[in-house]
Parts: sequence; C-alpha cells; structure tokens
Amino acid sequence: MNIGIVCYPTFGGSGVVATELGLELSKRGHEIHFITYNQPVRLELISNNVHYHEVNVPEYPLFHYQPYELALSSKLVDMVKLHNIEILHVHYAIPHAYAAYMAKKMLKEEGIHVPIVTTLHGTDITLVGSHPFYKPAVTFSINKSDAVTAVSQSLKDDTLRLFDIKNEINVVPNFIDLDKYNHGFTDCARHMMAKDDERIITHISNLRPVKRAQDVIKVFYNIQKEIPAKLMFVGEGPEKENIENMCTELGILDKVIFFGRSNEIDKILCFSDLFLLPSRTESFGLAALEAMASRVPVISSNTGGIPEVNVNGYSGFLSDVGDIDDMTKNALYILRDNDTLNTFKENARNEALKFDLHEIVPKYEAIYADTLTKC
Ligand code: GMT
Repeated sequence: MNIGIVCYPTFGGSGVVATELGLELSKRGHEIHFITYNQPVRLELISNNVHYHEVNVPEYPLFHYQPYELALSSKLVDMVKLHNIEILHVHYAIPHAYAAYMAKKMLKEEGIHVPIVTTLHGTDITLVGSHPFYKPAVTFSINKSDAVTAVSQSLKDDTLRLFDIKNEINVVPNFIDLDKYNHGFTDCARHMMAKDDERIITHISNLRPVKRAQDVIKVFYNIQKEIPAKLMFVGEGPEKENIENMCTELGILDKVIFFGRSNEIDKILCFSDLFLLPSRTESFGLAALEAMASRVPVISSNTGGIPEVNVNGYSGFLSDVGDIDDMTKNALYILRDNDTLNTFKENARNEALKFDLHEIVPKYEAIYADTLTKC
C-alpha cells in the first residue's frame, strides 16, 4: 500500500507511535510518506520506501495566527496526487483529521478518492479536544473519518463519553519494538551515572502540568531518605524550572541528573531500576511501556489507560493520583532487595511482550485493507 502518515513530529508519544508505525510498515513492503512540519524525531533513516514531505507555513505579518491547517490540507492534496497515496493515516484529531477531511473533499472534486484513518492519542480528546472551542470540529472530524482507532479502551470510553460519536472506534494499543529495548545489562553505562549501591529512578515526560512532575520529586525525595538513590530526569517543558527550584529547596540537586530532551531513551532506561509516571491522566502511557520493555518496573498513577499497560503488583504498582505515600511505599518495596527488584524487572519485560509491534502493526494493516475495500 501507498500510505500517507500525518503526525506531530515532536517528542510526544503520538509522533513516536506514528513514526515507529511508518518504519515498520515500510519494512513490511509498504510505501510510506510522512507529511509533517518537521522531520519526526525518531525518523532517522529515509530510505527508498520511506519519504518525508515537509509542510511549510509561510509567515505573513497580516495573520495573527498562521493557517497551518490550510497549508497541511494543500500539501496532502499535492502529495496524494504526486505519489498516488491510497490512504491517509492521521495521528491526533486536531487539526490533522480536520485538515485531512478538507484534503479528501478537494481531491474528490478531481475524481480522486482517498480514505482517512484517524488515530486518537489522548490529549486530542481528554485535554484539548473536548474544550468547547474545539469540540464541534473534533466531533465532526472523527465522524467523517473512514476508520477511527484509539490507543486504549479507556480512551475509547472517554471519546464516547465526551463526544457525540456515530463512527465505530477500534482499540489498537500502542506497541513497542522489543528488540530495540532488549539490552544485556552489562553494556549499560550505569557506573557513569551512579555508585554501585545506588538505585536509579527515572522519569521521562514533556513536563506539562498533566505529568505531575512535582510528584516525581516528592516520591524520589522520600526514597533517597531511606536508600541510596539517583534520579534521571528526562525531558523539557513548562514545569522544568519549578522542578529545578524544588530540587534546590529540598537539597537533592546533586542526586538528580537532568538530561533535557534525549534521543537516547533506550540507553537511559537500560541502567534504570524504577520508572515513575504519576500523571493526572494518560490515555496509554507509552513511556511506561518503553520502561517495561527495558525491564524497568513502573510506579504510576491508576488513571486512564495506564492500568491497561502497568499491572498492579506484577510489572509495578498503581496508586491514586497524588498519593505520594503509597507511591513511596511501593517504590521502596520494589527497590529494597535485589531478589524483589529482579522479579519485578522480569515481570515488566513479560508484560511488555503483549505490546510487540509484530502483533499490533498487522492490526493497522487490516484496518487499511478493510477501509480501502469499503470506501
Ligand atoms: O502525553 C503527552 O504529553 C503527549 C501525548 C501526545 O499526544 O503525543 O501523549 C498521548 O499519546 C501517547 C501515545 O499514544 C500516549 O501514550 C499518552 O498517554 C498520551 N498522553 C495523555 O493522554 C496525557
């Protein structure tokens, strides 16, 4: 198939999933066209069947807001015609599903039919999309898509609760390339990060308020009072300064390593003992899955789609949002002795096996084939 993929090319989970999907589809013989405003961060290799087409939005001083949707829908029209793209898979409803629908309408005028598959990722539904300013456009875009998928049952339920949806929503969970996260523990640069007796705790996010990064610091503060520990703090975002100030006030700055944005998540997870994800909501929690695939147990909040990924008492523990004491207690339970830690590490990896990309990517292929037959 000749497939166009639209996504946010930044460090968000939706862009990561879209990129990994495109790369795997290309390995399976499909022709993939990424149509985005920047080269997706995990798209390292452009090959003969992976292409990247940049959406340019010219700056014009008359416009207070530059019309990105128009530029995207025009680019989609051009690329579908130029490369004979058969199907468009858009990740994130706003504004991608909307722009794709406009492109579809324009192409129809020229007798070209291109169906749209929309994948909902979470923030486009739970945080942004349900805002009254966007709700009618998001409802319309979902209902006008030829196929709709959501990355967890929880997100499907939220979508049906928050919007008036007439379309069927298929749950296709996020996935992981397990080979990429199958490190031997001997080749990690662990000794560069911590002393032998220190446990390594990791948090990775875009540090928006929904991630509750302050809770990471509070839990870590409690942990390091009980056992020697270091915190690997990966990501950039609006809460970064608050977090740095908090570490200074608590006197733990020397125990926290700030990585900023990193393309070496797999290496950082390789030497991690525990992952903290205390988010207020999370449609899936791709970061938790990446940790588990690296044999890192997860202490998380019990919210949204996280329980579909992190199994309480097996791959880690789930606590109520903001329950710092419970998260601390669970973290210490896992970290205190090597036997318990190793059991949780193996369990985490076992649980991650359920999300193997070789199992999940064919589900998208089946949806494309079905959509092309129906439309
Ligand atoms: O979580 C973010 O800040 C980024 C956001 C995105 O749109 O990229 O992530 C959402 O999609 C990911 C991939 O499907 C999910 O793993 C995240 O749980 C989801 N984030 C939220 O629901 C808050």
